[in-house]
Amino acid sequence: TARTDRREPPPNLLAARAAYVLRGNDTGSLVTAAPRLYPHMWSWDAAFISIGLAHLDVGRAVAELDTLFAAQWSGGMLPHIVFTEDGADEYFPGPDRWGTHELSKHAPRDPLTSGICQPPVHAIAVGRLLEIARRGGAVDRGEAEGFVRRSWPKLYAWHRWLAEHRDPGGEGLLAVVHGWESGMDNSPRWDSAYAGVRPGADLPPYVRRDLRLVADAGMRPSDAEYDRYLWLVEEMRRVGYDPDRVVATSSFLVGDVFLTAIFAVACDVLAELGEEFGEPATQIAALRGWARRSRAAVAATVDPATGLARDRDFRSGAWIGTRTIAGFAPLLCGGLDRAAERALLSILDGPDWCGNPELTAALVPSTSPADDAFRPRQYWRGPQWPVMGWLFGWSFARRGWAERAERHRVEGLRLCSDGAFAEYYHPLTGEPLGSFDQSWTAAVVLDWLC
Ligand code: 9WN
Repeated sequence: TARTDRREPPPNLLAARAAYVLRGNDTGSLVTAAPRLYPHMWSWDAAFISIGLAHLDVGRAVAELDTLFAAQWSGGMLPHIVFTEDGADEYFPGPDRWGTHELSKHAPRDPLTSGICQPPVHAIAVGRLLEIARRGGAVDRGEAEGFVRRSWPKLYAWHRWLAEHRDPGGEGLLAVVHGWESGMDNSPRWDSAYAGVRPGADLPPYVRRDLRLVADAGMRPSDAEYDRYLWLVEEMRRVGYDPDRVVATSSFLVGDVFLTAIFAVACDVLAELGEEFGEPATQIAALRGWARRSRAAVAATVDPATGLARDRDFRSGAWIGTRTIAGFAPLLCGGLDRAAERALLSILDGPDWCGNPELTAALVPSTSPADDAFRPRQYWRGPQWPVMGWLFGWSFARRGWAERAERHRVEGLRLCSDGAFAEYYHPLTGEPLGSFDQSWTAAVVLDWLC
């Protein structure tokens, strides 16, 4: 079968290649998300990258997150992109188009950043980094522990910002104001909400740069999608990136169940670190409260008809039931009753998802092959993303499901055994797609192997 076709290099060779990719993408103070397509630091990429770096050099891993935290906005938001000077003309939209340094009183002037955020996986990364460092000697341990002490208040401020500014319904389902914030830009999850975004005639003209850098433009979002992406940026510019005005005025406002599940579990991880390191009890209690509220909000999105979790369009009030990876959000954070959780696990193992015999590797595809929206080569509309496999595997291990976690590790390595470290893979053929030498792919492979 397809699953046994692939010849696998010895693990130490794959690990060496992964290390080489991370070193190659390292500018000194940050590792770019990918060599050509993404010549800057991305927020959630940096978190996963720091986990990979921790296996090579704990000091360098810590420096990566320090670079990200140095770009934190004064209100607490961690921006989705930290721009490098070298890449400024290479990626669109760059710092000029965002203009955050001129328009927002919260944005830093140096470094320059975008004006939105990405899923809060950072506390998870810090926890993992600490675990890895503690396997080493006293120097690594000391370095990581010092880092936890100095980054904890920044992580707390970041979580507080999300809880205070991104919970428009007041029930813990956190909202995104742009598909880019979800990290799953063109997922069919967002199609109906984007249909309500009408780019104005005064949308300033622009030239895309991404299309030159992938083998097939059909893997990337369409021009019509990009017009909407840029229109949302325009709307945010007009309110000076003020977080509450953005939520009040954005024509895109969707409760993101996947981001919310990440937030819930990351709040718990941060609370645990806070307990160990003697952080203020009131802040730890706040984190526990946000975790509880968001966990319950995730559970409340489950569609009784399909058993899958759903996003919610706050503008139209509609639930979004497309069968995407986000449907499994409750597995990341827990909170379902036993029967509902069992049902969700059996959907995961079933023929519409990981149990589909056509898959090269049994990892969750971004969209179900059984859904009409499934496009196996197109970005978040079908391909498998190794980094998402890592996130599920990590969650399974945390939830005590060691066998499932191990299965995910093996399947993730099967997908990545070609050594391309692709951004995403064709789920039915295993073809590497998007950017190659993608840093977070190399990072999770290292964590799987070391
Ligand atoms: C927009 C860097 C990022 C990832 C996202 C992924 C993609 C950017 C783009 O690349 O998004 O933020 O230009 O397509 O969707 O998850 O963080 O790897």
